[in-house]
Amino acid sequence: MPTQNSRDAIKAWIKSQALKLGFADCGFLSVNHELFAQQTERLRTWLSWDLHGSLVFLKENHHLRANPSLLVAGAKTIISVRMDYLQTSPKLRTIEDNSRPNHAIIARYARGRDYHKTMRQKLKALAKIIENELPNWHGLGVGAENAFVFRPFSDSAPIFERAIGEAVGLGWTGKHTLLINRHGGSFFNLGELFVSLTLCDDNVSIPVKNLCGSCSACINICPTNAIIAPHTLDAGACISYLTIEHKGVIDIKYRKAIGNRIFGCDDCQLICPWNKFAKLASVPDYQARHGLDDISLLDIWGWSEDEFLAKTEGSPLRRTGYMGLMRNVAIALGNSQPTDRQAVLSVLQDKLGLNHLLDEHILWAMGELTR
Ligand code: B12
Ligand code: SF4
Ligand code: SF4
Repeated sequence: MPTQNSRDAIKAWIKSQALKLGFADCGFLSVNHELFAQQTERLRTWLSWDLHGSLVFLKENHHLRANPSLLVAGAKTIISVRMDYLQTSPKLRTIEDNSRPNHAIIARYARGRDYHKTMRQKLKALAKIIENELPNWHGLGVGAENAFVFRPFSDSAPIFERAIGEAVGLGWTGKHTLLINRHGGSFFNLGELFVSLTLCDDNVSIPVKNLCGSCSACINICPTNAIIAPHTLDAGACISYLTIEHKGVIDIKYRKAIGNRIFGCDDCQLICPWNKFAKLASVPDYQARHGLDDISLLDIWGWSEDEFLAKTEGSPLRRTGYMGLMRNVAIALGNSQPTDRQAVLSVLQDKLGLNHLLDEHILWAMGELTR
């Protein structure tokens, strides 16, 4: 309940409720902020450099990106939130994942429940809590008397989530292009709740100092050299793109560098000094399912399509489909260091002939293991 008749008190109250729901932080931005037009221009420039691989959705709906009020009729304010997802603290400034070449490395955000669901469910809960409080805000000049409109998003619409998070003070954009919070590192997801309350003036944002300084650890560690300049990602070369978003054959030039990463990649974050401040998740949703934080490549390779469907229900891993995941595991097996090579060659051979795309990667892996 707000203690003062002011927008600041309402925002502070909303933030306290967001923290209770498990969000690590929250901030507020007008839907009419000038950053949307600026970011749309930057996006167009980046697209003109042809660094987006097959992410064609980034070319669409620029009118919505530039005018987020068109996404939700009546929305006035974007409540931007971040949620920590780590289950264990990784060893500082080290890519421990590389020391287990026979293990499957799945990006840390993706080992449990799909964050899109968690974030949107929690944001909806926040909207309901706000809605219950509206009668107490009548007459405060925020529009609480009008019909309440809201809509939650998390990686689910053409929205500049990182830029919004930065503008509301949740962090700065690191050279790897992800948002970093000085007290919480970068291992978090972003989400937004659009609401019809007027809580901010149009062009107000909270400046956050960029603390990357002269560091370039993320640029140097990236296995595929995908960070081609500070704040500029060649998305088509990023292992996250190659193993999750890319549907076809993975170019041979990336296969060695992919190592044992079968779904996403955390290297540029693992090496970042600011992740010594990364916090563990406060909600159970990100807890690893089916041992996905400690599973061998051969175990996953042994999954049938039915097992894949059963074990990835409600998980981000569904996104690749069975053949996509097996394609990635085949590459990783080609990069593995098995004690019994013959056994691995034999199980690789077992899946030959199932699918044209998979065959190409199995044959590559068999070639690598027999070199
Ligand atoms: C497309 C996408 C990808 C693509 C491209 C990533 C990218 N950096 O563009 C791929 C598939 C590669 C990807 C990978 C990952 N992603 Co992603 N992805 C997105 C998505 C859907 C859109 C991002 C986008 O618009 N990219 C296009 C580029 C052009 O936009 P941009 O980074 O904002 O680029 C701007 C900057 O370059 C800026 N700029 C240019 N010069 C300068 C200079 C300065 C000083 C600054 C500050 C900015 C700046 O202008 C550009 C144009 O706007 C967002 C969700 C969303 N709706 O926002 C999630 C999102 C960014 N991804 C996320 C995550 C977690 C990841 C991974 C860590 C997953 C993983 N572990 O595998 C990796 C990290 C890879 C990396 N280094 O970025 C989180 C990031 C959370 C955070 N802490 O920031 C998001 C926000 C999803 C979410 N809701 O949680 N992702
Ligand atoms: S996620 Fe991996 S491949 Fe992508 S930019 Fe970061 S280190 Fe490079
Ligand atoms: S590794 Fe260094 S340059 Fe990269 S985001 Fe972290 S602090 Fe910035």
